[in-house]
Amino acid sequence: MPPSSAAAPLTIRAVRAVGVEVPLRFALGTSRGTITRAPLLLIDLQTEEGVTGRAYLFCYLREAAPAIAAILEEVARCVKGDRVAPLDLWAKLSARFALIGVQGIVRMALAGFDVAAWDALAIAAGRPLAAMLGAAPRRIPAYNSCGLGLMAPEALADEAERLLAGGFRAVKLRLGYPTLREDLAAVHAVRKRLPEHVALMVDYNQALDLPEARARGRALDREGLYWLEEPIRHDDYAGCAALARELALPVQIGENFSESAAMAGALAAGAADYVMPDLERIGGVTGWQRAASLAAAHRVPMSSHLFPEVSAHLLAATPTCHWLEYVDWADVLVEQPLRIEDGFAVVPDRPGNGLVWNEDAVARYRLS
Ligand code: SMN
Ligand code: MG
Repeated sequence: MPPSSAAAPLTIRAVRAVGVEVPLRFALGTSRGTITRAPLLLIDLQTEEGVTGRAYLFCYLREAAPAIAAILEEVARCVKGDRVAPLDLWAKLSARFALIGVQGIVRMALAGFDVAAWDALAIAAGRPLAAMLGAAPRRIPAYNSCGLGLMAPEALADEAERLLAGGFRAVKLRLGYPTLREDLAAVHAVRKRLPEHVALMVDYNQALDLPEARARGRALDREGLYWLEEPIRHDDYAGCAALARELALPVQIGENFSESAAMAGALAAGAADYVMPDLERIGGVTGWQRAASLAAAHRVPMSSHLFPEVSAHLLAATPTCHWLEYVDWADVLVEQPLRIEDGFAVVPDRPGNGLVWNEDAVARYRLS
């Protein structure tokens, strides 16, 4: 579609959601359970003008996919015939869902819809999403977040080596073994096998209480790690702030921020050295933009959580852009997977966010 159509409004016709489940090349063993397959919900926002905007959500549980799809049906009923104007739509839908609450899977559905709406706008304008947000498409430093789940130290070290393919200069290790000794054994095994210039992040997925996080944090302080992610409950901002003050190792939180208001609270409390909002919890592109402004005002480095295809565009337009979390989960489902070059994610310069489904793959992985 030529750029001259940029000013032409788009009108919402329908929203389609298809659940799929893709196997992970690298299982993800977190302290909160192991993920071997990713249930995803593929969203198409169809407009009267023939432009389709796309997004996907990670449902965590297979059973959540039909539930989120049902919320999206209500979203579609509510906005059918409306102009594709994501900020206005977010306001309208927030009001529509105020009684149940814009949280949990409702918030995920709204975020997915918002991402698809921005995609439609960018496609209609003939511009990459990053450019729509005011940034030139560019390369974003990426860490490989596939695998490195809780397992035996030697197996971890082998996997860490494999994860460097693509030129990655950083990888993330999951921690939260029953004892500090086991955490340290995992760190040592991986560290020993990685070249010195490769950064190592660690993620507890909220496994510890505050006293235990203090004890393990102090020990990890000596290990040359890059960040300590979600050591305790994600919403214990006072506890996170204490750790951020006491430890040399930077504290990273954010994948559980629910809309930018939660991030504002965390930043006001000094709960993090770094933040990493998640596209489907922060509120899609619209919510991300608000979060990016907060991070800029607080001068806090901001990374992404999952959804690397869309997050790459968003990080290009994030003033305190830090690291893109790379996972390859959606690669089998899309026509053109996100490219990694020399450890950097390449923001594609085609119109929109770049997501186009490979229909054969969708049929193969479709949930019944
Ligand atoms: C994570 C948790 C759950 C699913 C995927 C990834 C993890 C991360 O906390 O930060 O990558
Ligand atoms: Mg995490």
